Amino acid sequence: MDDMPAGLGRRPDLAVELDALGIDDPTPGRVLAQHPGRWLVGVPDDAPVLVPARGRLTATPVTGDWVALDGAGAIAAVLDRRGTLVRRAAGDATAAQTLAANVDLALVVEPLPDPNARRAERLVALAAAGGVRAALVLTKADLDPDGQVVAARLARRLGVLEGVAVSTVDGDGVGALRALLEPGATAVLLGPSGGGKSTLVNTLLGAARQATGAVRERDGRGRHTTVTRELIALPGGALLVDTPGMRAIGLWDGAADAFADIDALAAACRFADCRHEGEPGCAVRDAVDPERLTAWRKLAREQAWVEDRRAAAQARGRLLRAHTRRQRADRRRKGRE
Ligand SMILES: Nc1nc2c(ncn2[C@@H]2O[C@H](COP(=O)(O)OP(=O)(O)O)[C@@H](O)[C@H]2O)c(=O)[nH]1
Ligand SMILES: [Mg+2]
Ligand SMILES: [Zn+2]
Repeated sequence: MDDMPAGLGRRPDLAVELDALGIDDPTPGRVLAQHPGRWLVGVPDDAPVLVPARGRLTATPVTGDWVALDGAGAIAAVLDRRGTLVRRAAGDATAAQTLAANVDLALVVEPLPDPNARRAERLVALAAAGGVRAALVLTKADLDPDGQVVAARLARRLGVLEGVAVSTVDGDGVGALRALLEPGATAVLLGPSGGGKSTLVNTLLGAARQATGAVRERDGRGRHTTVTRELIALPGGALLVDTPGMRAIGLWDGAADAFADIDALAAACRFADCRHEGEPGCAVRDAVDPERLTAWRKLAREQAWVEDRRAAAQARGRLLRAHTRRQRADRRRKGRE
């Protein structure tokens, strides 16, 4: 058996692991996405299959898991996880959610011109806790002429080796980002909603696969547009998982748990990042109590609002400091004349 099934990522000792399971004629597979009670599993040399799980598994399969399918085509085993991204609900150490398994690289995304260093710090810590290497990706580099310098400085502060500034508008830094995505490696995008993660996926794919959030003109606020985690195969041979916004991790955690039913249903929407606002093939809009859906939207908006206020305050501070610097320089120049 091939140790690296085409398009599914690296797993050097897959054949040995499968043999050790004691399952009759197992087929290896990789969980591409989670649906309610079903998993979309990529298998070698065939189209992905939507399958149930059977028996007592060591873990509930999540995106990125390597699994063994039995003769009937059900998940019969979940292989050891190497590198996981797990988030904990704020104030509740027992409630943890595994976002993705067998992750090689966490791409911690923050948008320029005002990357939130503290939020990035928490995401780097989350990656480290799961044994996952992190790299910093500052998006929207076209909005900050010093983007590369800011990225290098922040990467140093975070203790990560790589810091790149990327613009999908003019293509700057996209090559540097691609270079981080080794063939067979699995990477996960982590960062705030509106940070440009889905746009990055589309750029790396060269196709509009992920719906991206147009920022509303009036208030410039980002919107939650990515609601599922799916393993996406990139042309270079790496795999990438897009995630919905993780703003204050604890805050969003609480929301995610409270609306787990919507999350689960959303996995069956036609578009990976359906907003359930009338998109075709939506599995949520008709299945969920409209009031509950409204509550979900309201909470997402509230979180966006909190985050935006913080970002706006930071931007004002920067403008003010720049203005003061300019005034000082002006005075010095005039003094010399
Ligand atoms: N100026 C600029 N805007 C970008 C860039 N990348 C994404 N955006 C915009 O940022 C908004 C949010 O993007 P999206 O990919 O949906 O963010 P996500 O929530 O992190 O997936 C969209 O309006 C994008 O057009 C970029 O490189 N430069
Ligand atoms: Mg998105
Ligand atoms: Zn939907």
